[in-house]
Amino acid sequence: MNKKAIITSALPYANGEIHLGHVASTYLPADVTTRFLKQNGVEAYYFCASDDFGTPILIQSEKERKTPAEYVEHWNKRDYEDFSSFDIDFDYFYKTSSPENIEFVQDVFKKLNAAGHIYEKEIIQFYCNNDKKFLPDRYVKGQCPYCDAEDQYSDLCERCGRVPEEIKNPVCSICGQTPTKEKTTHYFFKLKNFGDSLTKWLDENEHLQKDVKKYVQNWIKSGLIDWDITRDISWGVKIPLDDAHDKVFYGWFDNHLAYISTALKFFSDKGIDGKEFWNSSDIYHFIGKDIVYHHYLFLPAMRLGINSEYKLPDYIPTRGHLTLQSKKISKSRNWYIGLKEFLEYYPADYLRFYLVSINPYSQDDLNFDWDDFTTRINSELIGNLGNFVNRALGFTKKVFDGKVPQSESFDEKDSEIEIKIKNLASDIGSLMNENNLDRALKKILEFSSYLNQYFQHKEPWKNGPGTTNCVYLSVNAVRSIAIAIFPFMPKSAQKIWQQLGLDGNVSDSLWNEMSELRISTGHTLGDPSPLFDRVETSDIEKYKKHLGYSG
Ligand code: B3M
Ligand code: ZN
Repeated sequence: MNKKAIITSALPYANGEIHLGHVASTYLPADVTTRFLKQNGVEAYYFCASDDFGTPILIQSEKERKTPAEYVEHWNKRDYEDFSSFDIDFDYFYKTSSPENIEFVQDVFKKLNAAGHIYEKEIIQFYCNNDKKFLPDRYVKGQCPYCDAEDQYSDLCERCGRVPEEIKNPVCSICGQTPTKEKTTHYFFKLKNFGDSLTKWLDENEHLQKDVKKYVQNWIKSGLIDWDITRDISWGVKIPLDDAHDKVFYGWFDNHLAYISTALKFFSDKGIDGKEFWNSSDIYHFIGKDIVYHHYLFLPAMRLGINSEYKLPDYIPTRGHLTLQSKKISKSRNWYIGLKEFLEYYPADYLRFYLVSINPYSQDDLNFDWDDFTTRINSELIGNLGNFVNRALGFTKKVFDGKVPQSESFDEKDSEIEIKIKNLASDIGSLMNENNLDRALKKILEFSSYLNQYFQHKEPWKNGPGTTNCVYLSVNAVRSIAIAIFPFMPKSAQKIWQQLGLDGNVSDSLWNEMSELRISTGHTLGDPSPLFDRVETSDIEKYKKHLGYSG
């Protein structure tokens, strides 16, 4: 394992609240992974930023009669608060509109230009004579030329998922008038130049998911097209050329560069050479499957275009989308659950547990279902894991006054448990290293279920021979569980740590220490109490109704 790592997750648009769909596919897996790496002694940093530019943000701020800067400032703060209350623990959360990012983006552009990867071209764009504006992307609505869906934005048809070359029956989305077509000069990035070097990078990188790699390779084979990186709008990073004063970069040109500029800002504040750190780290970019094109083509091509001054990603963990009660999440149709709202119902750890459990390391979509949530929390988290922890600690408190008794020589069952504890760190760790977070969590549940059976089998309440071994091993297994669940459920892990009467924080323990029997005879526990409250079906019915679910 590399001793340094930089982790990022797709930058949230500063344009509305974070919902369960966002956290399921990127922020949570990235947070769990970062915590795990830190437990392994890796100097790991998790960076993120709000994605502040783009036409949807400009349009929305105009509607709300705010300056775009005021508008994004509001969402930058709110997003950060919501992430924090979900225990997404960024080492630094910044913004794409930061002065550092703007300077960095302009600098990268100048280097790409000097290296011959940029050219100018006159193109025809929609223009609104009423608003006196060019109308890129979301400023134009119309009919999709492929599937004939009405009322689609010119940059994406939400029905068929394609990017229309030219939308039919266009109207200006501000005033509804039919736009004219005008000439304008745009800058293009020669993505075509990078087919071979991208292919080489994909071939050589063995950490990227095979299926994603395959379809990206097919895109390359079928021919890349150069990329228009200019927009004739007022909100964005200004193009640093004398004859381009009224133009800005397309948001996807600047946003991913904030991964780097945010890291550089963080390190420079600490007096560390950020570039050196970046280039000697493992680089992870966690994303959802809808932005594969940008992260497997644009992003690496731009880094290659500046001679890999900043190394390309080692890992781009890509996951599917969350559906809600088996239906596509949609903010406009109000079919979503805000993160903030959810956390008013249940603690962060419930949602962290559930969303990791249902989330495989693949492009498959995953489904949030209130009934499934109830079952998994009540039977797996509480009935299995919570039950074992409470049973082991409660029993020790009651019968041994919270003092861990002297163990005797182990019988066969005891030795099996001892071996399970000793193997736990590597059993779960190997799954975590492969990004199989759901399977790792399942392994922890298997472990506690096994311990539940052991406890049941030993019947320590009869105070027969072997009782003290059972208590000694169970208490140690509880400690193992606390360290193992820390990346997934940090608050609950810390609660267990306190109930065990251990000093410091669970996060101070290294991952491998879960496989040591560190709690010895004579140690006094803290006060045990149930870790979790059951999920009540009557509440769930209420939340379903609130969502508008009638199924
Ligand atoms: N802001 C959000 C998305 O498309 C977009 C990600 C940017 S990552 C550099 O999911
Ligand atoms: Zn108009």
